[in-house]
Amino acid sequence: MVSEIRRSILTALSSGGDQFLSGQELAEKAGCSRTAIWKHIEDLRQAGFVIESKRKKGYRLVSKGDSIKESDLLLGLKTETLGRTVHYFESVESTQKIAHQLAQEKAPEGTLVIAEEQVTGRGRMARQWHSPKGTGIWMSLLLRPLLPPQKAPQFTLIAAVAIVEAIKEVCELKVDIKWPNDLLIEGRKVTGILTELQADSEQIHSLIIGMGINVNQSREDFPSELSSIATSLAIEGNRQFSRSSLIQAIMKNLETYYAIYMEEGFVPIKAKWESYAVTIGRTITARTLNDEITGYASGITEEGVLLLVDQSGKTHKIYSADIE
Ligand code: BT5
Repeated sequence: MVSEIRRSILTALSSGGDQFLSGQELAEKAGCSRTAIWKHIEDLRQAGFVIESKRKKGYRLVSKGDSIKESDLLLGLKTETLGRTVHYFESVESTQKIAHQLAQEKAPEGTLVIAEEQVTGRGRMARQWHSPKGTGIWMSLLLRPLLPPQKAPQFTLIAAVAIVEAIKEVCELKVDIKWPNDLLIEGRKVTGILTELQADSEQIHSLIIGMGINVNQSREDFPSELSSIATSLAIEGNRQFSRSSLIQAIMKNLETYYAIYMEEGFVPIKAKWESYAVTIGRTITARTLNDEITGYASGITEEGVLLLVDQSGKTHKIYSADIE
């Protein structure tokens, strides 16, 4: 856990804007000695914060950098539960794997596992998820909703809405949802969501929402097999974005929609989801594990299941598929 003192120092420096704050002022705000301030400032610099210091004037925060360490995520996080416990790693096989372990070790709801890099990041059905160092958001969020396991797929749709709106707020970019788990900009994939669970037949024990968001990659950063199908927020927005601001916005939106969902059910989320979805109202082909159905996508059900009407007028319920 980041020390309370360092968090207080950061809060004071952030709210100070361009103004320098003296060591004495910081010490009073953080509740420590003036000499301790110097040491904490050094630690914050090590953690990626750019803090300018001037003799007789004090300290001022120049840049938060693009750090996604625990301290950066917690500073400015406006949630009660989600993202309040952070497990940060430089490099992991997959944040999903760690979140599953933590879930079994009774980690609390809202625990967030995040890494700079995943060496074996995964998608659905054992596909790979390209997760290069330092440029994207590769994170897994642990929830413990008291619900039957059949409800789990709805969380992919809840997360999609939360992420679309966060990207709109932070990056001012318009993102489309492709059922069930892709977010696209101009037809290229910018985000993938992977919802997994630990459950018995009656009840979810833990739900792990994996989110992979391409943030600051340039076109050259994508391997050739992805170059025509993938994109990043930086490519689309022509500038770099702060990963921590995005993560904070996603956590806040997810917390809001999660609460709405638990109180009012899926209906209010469904309406939002449909307003961002490009899959609905089109003729598409759904490729399931053992079938391929072409039809008109008429909507999703209250459970988040896709409805496809084929040429004969028969409606098919699609629970999981790849869409073209
Ligand atoms: C997904 O699967 O889209 C879910 C991706 C979830 C990734 C997150 S990152 C944090 C957490 N930890 C993990 O290990 N995973 C989660 P799916 O719909 O199966 O799509 C996979 C396909 O997307 C691949 O077969 C590629 O074609 C493509 N792909 C792989 N990496 C990509 C990337 N970085 N950007 C865009 N497309 C990518």
